[in-house]
Amino acid sequence: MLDKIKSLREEIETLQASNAEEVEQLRIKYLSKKGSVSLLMNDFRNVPAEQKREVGQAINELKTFATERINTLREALETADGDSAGIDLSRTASDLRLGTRHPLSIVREEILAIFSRLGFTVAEGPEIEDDWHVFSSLNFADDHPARDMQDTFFIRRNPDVLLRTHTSSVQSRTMEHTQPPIRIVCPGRVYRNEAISARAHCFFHQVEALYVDKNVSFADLKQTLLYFAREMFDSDTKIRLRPSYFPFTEPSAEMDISCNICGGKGCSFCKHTGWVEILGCGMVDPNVLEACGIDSKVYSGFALGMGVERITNLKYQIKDLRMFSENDVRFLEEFTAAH
Ligand code: 2NM
Repeated sequence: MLDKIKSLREEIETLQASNAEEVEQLRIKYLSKKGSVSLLMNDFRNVPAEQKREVGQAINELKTFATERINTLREALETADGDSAGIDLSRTASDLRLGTRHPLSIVREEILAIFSRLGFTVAEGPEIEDDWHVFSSLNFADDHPARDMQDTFFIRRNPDVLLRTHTSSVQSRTMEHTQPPIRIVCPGRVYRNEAISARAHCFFHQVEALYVDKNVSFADLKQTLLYFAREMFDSDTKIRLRPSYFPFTEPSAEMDISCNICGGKGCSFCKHTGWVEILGCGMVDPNVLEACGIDSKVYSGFALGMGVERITNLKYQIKDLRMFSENDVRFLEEFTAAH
């Protein structure tokens, strides 16, 4: 009797089925009322009394084993079918983790959106440039310090292959192949040979704008600046212009806005002046227009440039510039994908 149970167990162990119908046949063969496991019960009557305990236990174990084996076969087939049985549809879905936008991207897009409402379109150009587009066409003197190895990265020590130090090179390229009216914004990464610290990096991001047409005046520039400041920061932001110098503009100015952190009352961010500098600007020097093939007697233009990091610092009060390029997720996750 025990031998019979043992051989049945070995038989059941090797059972295979390739569809639900075969599983059902196996269930009938072994576990139905007339199945071979059940039939063992009939023989059980003839087992001598002193063996009944051992044999009874063995039959019960066989029954459990056969039931489990057949259930396992059924479940294996159901999973392979892609059937939803066996999958808990009420389970909470696993977390879908959405990425976040980099703060510099959020702010760049916001700047571009403001200028696009004024009719400016985006223009882009190469980061590896030549001397003409970065310096000479933009009225930089031959001995201008920006051309120095200390300030500019040159590639293969070739003075005519360099990393752009401003996106103005995109504007000189545009002026060379397009006659006015020109109304463009140029976002992009620029490079300067500086020691890395909390306040300086060897690259940063700029957005520059250029408008060239007949009768473009300083008043047009000023109104554009005021609109930009009030769209980018609070709608009651004040601006002020201070005279400055850039090779490519004459006259040139730097623009301050009323400090959006203390509201102009004075705080450590604005060094208690109530004002913070946010961009440089000016009327495009006629030499630049002429160098790029635009008649400076017919056309005039304004240009402005800003650092995206600086605007981002103002909006989000980020203390260390290095945060922008370390890609620490704890920092990046603070910026939701709202934009
Ligand atoms: C600035 C400040 C002032 C500027 C000038 C030009 C160009 F190409 F039209 F001459 N683009 N950008 C400019 C003028 C940039 O950044 C602080």
